[in-house]
Amino acid sequence: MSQEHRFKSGFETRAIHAGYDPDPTTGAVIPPIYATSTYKQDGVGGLRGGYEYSRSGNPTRTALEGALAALEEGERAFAFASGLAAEDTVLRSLTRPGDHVVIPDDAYGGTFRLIDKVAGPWGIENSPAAVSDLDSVRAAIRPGRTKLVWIETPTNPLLNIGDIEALAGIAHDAGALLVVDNTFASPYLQQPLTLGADLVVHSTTKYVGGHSDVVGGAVVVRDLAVAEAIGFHQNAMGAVPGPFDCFLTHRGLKTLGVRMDRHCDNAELVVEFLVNHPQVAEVIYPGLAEHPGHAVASRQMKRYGGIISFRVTGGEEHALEVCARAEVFTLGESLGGVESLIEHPGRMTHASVAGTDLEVPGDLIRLSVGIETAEDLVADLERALEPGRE
Ligand code: P1T
Repeated sequence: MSQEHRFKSGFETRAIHAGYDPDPTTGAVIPPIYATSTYKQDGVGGLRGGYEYSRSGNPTRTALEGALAALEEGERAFAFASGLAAEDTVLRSLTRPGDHVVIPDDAYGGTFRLIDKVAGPWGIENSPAAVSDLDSVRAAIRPGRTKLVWIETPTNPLLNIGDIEALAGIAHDAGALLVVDNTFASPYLQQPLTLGADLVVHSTTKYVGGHSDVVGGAVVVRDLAVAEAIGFHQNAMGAVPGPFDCFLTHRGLKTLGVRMDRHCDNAELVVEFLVNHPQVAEVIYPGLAEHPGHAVASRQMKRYGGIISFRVTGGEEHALEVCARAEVFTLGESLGGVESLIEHPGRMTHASVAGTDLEVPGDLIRLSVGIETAEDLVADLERALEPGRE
């Protein structure tokens, strides 16, 4: 099957085959880990397959990038050493001192820290806006200065939903590009580039890698001029992943579809349990009909994902106790792996936004629902919420 044909196949076929053909010399079905920093040249400038030096390109990375481009239906994909390295490269490629960026008012804490505390002092201003409120995004734009409208959908950790198609229109009318952090949905549930977004960023540490064994990031673009800018900066800045990291991420990516369906199945069962629990004040999940973004999520997502946030009735102390008591749900940062994780965003992943407009509620708990047996997950939460009822 040609690569061109593979790009037109179904999602799972692309996840498994796009980006790599069995090695012509050995027939190796899986891309080898090319543990090499440099490549022999056939005479000065005589590069084999374009490979010169592994910061600029490495075949294990090329295979991963090809698969990511095919799954997001983008023109090109670029792999990075972390999600934040990918984001930094986007910022430095597409903004200059004096420019302005609109960001979610409930972004991942590390994204806010990067844009506000790192890019800010270099002259990039930002305005937080609610991604679910088109008027608020429109109002945050500074005509002529806003270069990027940056969203997450669903957002981390409050699971707000932005209407990608409408936000792309708003960004483009202002002469800006729309960047979508697609980490929570993954390309299996949502392909922002097909809805008008210009760039997709990922923390591939999460669902794409899927096994909590590697940190990585990616940028996928649909326009060749943007691809040229990102590609130049990827090489010039050098925040690239090594070949072993690329191998692990690519290995995880192949099973993204089956994993995501199980994450969603389990999350739906956990949501059903939580909404009926007397010690749960609010369950936030875009699959719930009462979620304010439900209609938009139903339009642009295949399913609603594996992340659930909820608020407990007993305030912050109660939330901390539940986090500490869970056992099958491991207390830890990150998300998107096969194992279930529980965390307290206010004190953990979003501690860097404490005291800002982006601060998250103290009684909030975030779950990354894994692919274990669903009944065990529900029983664990039952114990953690009401320890006397074991
Ligand atoms: O951790 P890193 O691979 O650098 O990715 C940063 C990042 C970017 N975007 C989103 C939506 C994210 O959730 C993250 C990382 N988030 C966590 C570690 C977390 O537990 O929320």
